[in-house]
Amino acid sequence: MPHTEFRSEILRHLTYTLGKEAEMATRYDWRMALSYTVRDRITESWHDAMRTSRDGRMKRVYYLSMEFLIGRLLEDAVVNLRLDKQAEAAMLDLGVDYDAVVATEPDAALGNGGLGRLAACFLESLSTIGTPAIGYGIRYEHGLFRQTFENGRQMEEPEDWLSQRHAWEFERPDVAFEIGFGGEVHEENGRCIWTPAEHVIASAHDTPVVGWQGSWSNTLRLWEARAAHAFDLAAFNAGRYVAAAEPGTLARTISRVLYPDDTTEQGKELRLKQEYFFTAASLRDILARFEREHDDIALLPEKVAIQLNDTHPAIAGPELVRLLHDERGIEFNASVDLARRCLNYTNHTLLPEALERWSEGLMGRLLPRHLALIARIDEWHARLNPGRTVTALEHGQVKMGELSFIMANRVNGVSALHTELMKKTVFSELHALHPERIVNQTNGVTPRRWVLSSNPRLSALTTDRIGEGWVDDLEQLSRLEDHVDDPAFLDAYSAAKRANKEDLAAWVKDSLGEKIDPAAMFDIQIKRLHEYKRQHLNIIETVALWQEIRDNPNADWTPRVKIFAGKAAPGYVFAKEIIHLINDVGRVLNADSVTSKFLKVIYPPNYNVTLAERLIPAADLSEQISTAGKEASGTGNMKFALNGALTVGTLDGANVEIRERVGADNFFLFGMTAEEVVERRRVENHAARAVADDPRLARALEAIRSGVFSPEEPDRYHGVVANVTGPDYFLVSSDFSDYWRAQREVDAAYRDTAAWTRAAALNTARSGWFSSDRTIRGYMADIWDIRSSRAFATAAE
Ligand code: 8GP
Repeated sequence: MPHTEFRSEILRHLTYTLGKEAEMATRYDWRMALSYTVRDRITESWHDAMRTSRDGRMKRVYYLSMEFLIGRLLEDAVVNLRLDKQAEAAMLDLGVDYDAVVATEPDAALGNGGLGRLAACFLESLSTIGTPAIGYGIRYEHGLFRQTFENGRQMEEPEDWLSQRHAWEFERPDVAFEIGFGGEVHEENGRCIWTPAEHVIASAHDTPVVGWQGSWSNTLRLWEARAAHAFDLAAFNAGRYVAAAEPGTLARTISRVLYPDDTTEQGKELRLKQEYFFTAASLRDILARFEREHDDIALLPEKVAIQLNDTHPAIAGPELVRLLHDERGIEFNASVDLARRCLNYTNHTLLPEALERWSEGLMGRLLPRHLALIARIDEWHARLNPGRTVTALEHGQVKMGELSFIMANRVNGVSALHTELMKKTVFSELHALHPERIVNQTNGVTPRRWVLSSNPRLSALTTDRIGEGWVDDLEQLSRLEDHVDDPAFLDAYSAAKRANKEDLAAWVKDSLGEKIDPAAMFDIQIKRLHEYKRQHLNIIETVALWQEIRDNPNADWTPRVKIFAGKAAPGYVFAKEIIHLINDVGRVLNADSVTSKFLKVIYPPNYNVTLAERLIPAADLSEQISTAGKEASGTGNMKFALNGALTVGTLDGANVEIRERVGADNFFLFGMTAEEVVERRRVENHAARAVADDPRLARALEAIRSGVFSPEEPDRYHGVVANVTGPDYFLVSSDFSDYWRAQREVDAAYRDTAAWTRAAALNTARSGWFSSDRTIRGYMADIWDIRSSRAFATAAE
C-alpha cells in the first residue's frame, strides 16, 4: 500500500474515530489514529486465521497465564506487518514525529518478570508459526507498579496504563461468564450441585497478536471483572450513594491489580479469587467453543491443549473435572482422564517459597466443591498408584504444584538444568511414579521484538550479509560465522554496537543527567531484584574495583559503566536495601573525580519491556550471576547473547546451554556448580571463611558496613553485610573471588577490540537456537501433539 493511502487512513481515523481536527491533534491522538490504522491491517488476517481454525476444526492451544508482559504494541505490529517505511513516511507527510508518537504508548505491564514476558514471546511465536492459539489472562486495571527513586530508595506508584484508551483491544460484552465463589454444595439425584454465595461477571477483551509478515494472528483474551448487579438502586434512592456503588467496586477488585510479588505469594484470598476467576472463565470459554465445533466430548483432548503457565491456573484441574462431571454428567474417572489429557503444566521456579500452597480452610470457604474434588483426585491417583503417598492435599494445605503435576499430561521445565533439578528435587516422587511425564523445553525469545525491532542496525547488517530468512528461522544466523573473520563485517558489527551505545548514552544524559562514555564497556544487569539473582555480588565487586582504582589511579584500567535496572517486590525488604545500596554506591562513584572516568554506576528507574529494548542492544557484557541451581532458565541472557553481548555467568539455568552453543571461549564462566553450592552450604561458617580468605572482599564489605556510601546513616547497610558474612544462603561471599577473577579477564579481553568484536559476533551467530519459535515447535511436538499449523491448515480434517 502506498504511503499516501496509509496517510489518508490515519486521517480518516483521526477525524471519525477520534473526532479530532488535524490542527488540534496531540501526539496521543496521532498515536491512536496510527494504531487504529495498523490494527485494521491485522484484523483481516486475524479473522482469516480464526475462520481457518474453525473451518478446519483445528486443534487449538490455550495458554493460561496470570501474566502477559506484552509492553508496547504499536512498533511491534508495524514491524511484523512490515509497515515501518509507510508509517514513517505517512507521519512525515502529516508533519508528525513518528518516533515521538510511538514513544507515547504506555507499556502494558501486565506481568512481573520472566514468566510473563515468556508468555508474550510465546503468543507472538504461535502467530508467526500459524498455530491456532488463545492466550487467557486478566485485564489488570493497574499493571506492575511504577518504580521511582527517592534518595536512592525504591518508591512504588500505581501504574495507570488504562487511563488512556487501549488502542489494540476489542471489548466483547457478549462474551461473559458468571463466576461463583463460596456457598454450599449439596447432592441431588447423586449429582453434586454447587450453589455459590457470590457471583462476579468475567467479561472478555480481545487483543489480536500478529505474527511475522502478518500472515496469521492469534488472540489474547483478557478477562475483566464486574458485578452481576453493579448498582443498588434501592440504596441509591435512600441516599446511600457510596453503598449503592459498592457491589460494582467489590467485584472489580478482582481485576484491579497485578500482584507485584515475583516470588512469595501473598494477598491470599484475593489472589486465589483472581486465579479461579480467570481460569474458570477461560475453561468455560474453551468448552463453549469446543461444543460449537464438535458434538463428541471424547474428542476434547484431540482438539484442546491447555498450558498452565506455572501453578497460578492450577485450579483448572478440579474445575475442568467439575464442568465435565458435575455439569455434564460424565462419569468421574472419565472426567479426570479427559481433563488430564488436555492439561499441561510448566514449572518456572524451584524456590520453595514460590510454590503455591493454599490452606484447606481458605480453599474450602472460597471453592468448597473444588476442595472436595481435589480430595477425590488424590484418591483416584492413589488407587492407580498403590503404596505411594504423594497427594495434593496434605496437612491442611492444598499443594498446587503437586495438583498440577497429578492433573497434567506433560510437565515441563524451562532449561535442561532446571528440568533435571525438578526431577531430583521438588517432583522426585511424582517423577518416579510417572517417569514419562516431565519433559524439557528450554525457553526462547522472539527475534522479531528482541532483534529486528529493537536493534535495527544489527538487523540491517545481518540481512545485508545473509538475507532476511533469519527473522523467522533464527538458526540461519549461523551463516554469519562465515563473516566473523572478515574485517569489513567486524567493523560494521562494531559500528552498529557503537551507535547503539551512543543512543543509550544520549538517553542516559537526557533522562538521568549522567554523562557516560560510549567507548567504555557497558556492563548490564537487568532483571527483578532477588537475592538469588545476586545484584549484591555485582555491586560489592564494583566497590572492590573502585577501591583498587583509587589505590592506583594511573594504571591502565578498562573503563566500565555498570548499568542496573529492575524492580523489587514492595514487601521484599532485603531486595529494596540492595537497590538502595546500588544507588548509594553510584552516587559516590559517579562523583569521584579520580575514578569516574573508569567506573560509573547507572540505575534508570522503572525497568520495563521498553527499557529492556533500549538497553540490550547497547550491552557489551551481560551479567547472569545467579547462585547455580536457582535461576530456572533466564531469557534476558538469550536476548543479550543474540544482540552480541558476552556473558559473565554461572552454570545456571539456560546459561549452561548458551555457553555450550556460543563456545567456552566466548563466555566468562565463574562460580560454583549447583552441586558445589549444595556442598558449600554444609561448610560451617562458609561466608566468614570466604571473607577471611579474600582481603579484597573484606575491604569492600568494610567500606559498605562503615557507611562510606551512606555517611548520613553509617549503619544503613549493617544488615546487608551481616547477611553476606553470616548465613549467606546465596553464597555471595563464597563466589566472590572467582567472580573477581572472571571480571578481570573480561577487562583484559575488552581491551583487544578486534577479538572482542569477533567474540560478540560469534555470540549472535550461535544463539539462533534461542528463538521462541524453536521452543514453540518443541511444545507442539512433545506436549501439545500438534502437527498442524497454518501450512497444514488445508490438510486438516
Ligand atoms: C521465571 C524464572 O525465574 C526465570 O528463570 C525464567 O526464565 C522465567 O520464569 C521464564 O521461564 N520465573 C518467574 O518469573 C516466576 O516464577 N514468577 C512467578 C512468581 C510469579
